[in-house]
Amino acid sequence: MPPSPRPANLAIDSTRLMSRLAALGRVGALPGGGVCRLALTDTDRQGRDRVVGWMRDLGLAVTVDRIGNVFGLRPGAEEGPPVVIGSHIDTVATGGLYDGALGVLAGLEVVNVLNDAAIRTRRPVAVAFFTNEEGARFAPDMMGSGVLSGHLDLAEMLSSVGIDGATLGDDLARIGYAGETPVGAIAAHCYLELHIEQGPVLDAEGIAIGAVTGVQGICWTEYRFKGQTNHAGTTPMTMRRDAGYAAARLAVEARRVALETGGAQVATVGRFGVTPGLTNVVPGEALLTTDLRNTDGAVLAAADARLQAFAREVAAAEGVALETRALARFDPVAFDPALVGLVEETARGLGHSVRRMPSGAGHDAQMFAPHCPSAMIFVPSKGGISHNITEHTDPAQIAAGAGVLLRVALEKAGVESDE
Ligand code: HGY
Ligand code: MN
Ligand code: MN
Repeated sequence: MPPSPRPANLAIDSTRLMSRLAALGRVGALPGGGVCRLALTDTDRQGRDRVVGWMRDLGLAVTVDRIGNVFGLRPGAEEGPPVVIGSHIDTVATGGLYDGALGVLAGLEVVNVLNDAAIRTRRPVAVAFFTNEEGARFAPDMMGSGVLSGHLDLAEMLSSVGIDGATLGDDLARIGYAGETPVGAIAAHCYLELHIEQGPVLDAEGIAIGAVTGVQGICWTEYRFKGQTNHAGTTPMTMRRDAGYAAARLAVEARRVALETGGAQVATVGRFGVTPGLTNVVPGEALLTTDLRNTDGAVLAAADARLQAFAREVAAAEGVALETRALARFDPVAFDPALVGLVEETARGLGHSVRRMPSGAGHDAQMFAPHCPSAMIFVPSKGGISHNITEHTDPAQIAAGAGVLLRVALEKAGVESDE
């Protein structure tokens, strides 16, 4: 076999990458643009099948583990743990074309380039997508990678019930991705993830590449208030046990705690509903969720504790019962400094502007970071918009990120002809 061309001569095929992104974007496409591929729905299955088809076309050995994580493995000259390039293909209900999909399809593009150039890497390379990264239908997020990393319990996740009443394990079997491979069977030599920033920094500063230093902590809590449905007209204000009022107070307090805490603290009440939800009925029940994040784990925990104490006070004052449930608890993580440095140098070596930055969004990389050297490459999100059907990143920016991923992956996997 002729000697492998030196990696410097390699380049990703941007047209091919963009066409795969467009093809996957047609799975679960929404009428007004964007995509909805909620985890373990039929559109998620179709997306999975599409990507597995590409994995097979590229000659990858495909395995599915017991939580439905999918790995496509390309052998290296040596046995051993692969360089894993991963992300997710499930989306939120108002998803964009790039959140998750970019990282998986850029990984396939890296394999495509290696195949076309007949390059044998020293280490194996694997491209992977993980189950339910978004946590939109079944909490928590980063579920598949969380089980893989031992942070979440497999049986507990398989029995988790979604916001629509479905049981995760049943849906995993229904879509044909209840794999046989034990979770964790493939241990990563290192983990790389290309992802859109989903925030405003790179776009505002006109910077092409983010060398991500780590991911902030995440704390999701569900609050259920139970009062008494009653007549909106006849019930004196002093006799009400209004679950909706208690929930509304808590929602306002979440914003206040975030602003008062300051720094990196953010708070979102993403789910808010009252029952029976009728104009002339005092709500007997109310459910809301809080999503708190902070780069500082202790400050994050304190903010959540403050909100839970407030919820108890408001419930007591209004005479309603309160049930809380922890939906997600993930600590902040730091990525491998050497790998972050490699991302930064590689971007600079390719002539791209680059800056170090933390990630405001959670990612599968957050689950790998405690177990193997992990790093992320960010590309800009137009206007910082994401989890929104108008999410956009320019093809040239995508190509720049994929080019950095190619070189970093090659550096970590090595080339057979390397001495
Ligand atoms: O919640 C997150 O940050 C990610 O989108 N799962
Ligand atoms: Mn994502
Ligand atoms: Mn997301």
